Amino acid sequence: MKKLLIAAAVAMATPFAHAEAPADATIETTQASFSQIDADQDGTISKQEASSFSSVEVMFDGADSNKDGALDSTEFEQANKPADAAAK
Ligand SMILES: [Ca+2]
Ligand SMILES: [Ca+2]
Repeated sequence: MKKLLIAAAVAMATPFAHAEAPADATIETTQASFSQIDADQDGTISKQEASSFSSVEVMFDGADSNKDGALDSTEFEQANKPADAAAK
């Protein structure tokens, strides 16, 4: 009986031990999403590519600091930095 209780306790505890397994996309989120958005992999995000990602489309004009109609990885990273870093 005692053994059975322990087995039950282990069986119940185990799922919780794994409940907080980290997502696999915690590191290099910016690079991963940049290459995701850059559908033709030419190293820049065109406005057309951005239009598939509403969050990117919204910030596109502000992020395109040299106004060439495309976001390179530098512009994209700048745009993804916390806004208060640039505001101060
Ligand atoms: Ca592209
Ligand atoms: Ca640009």
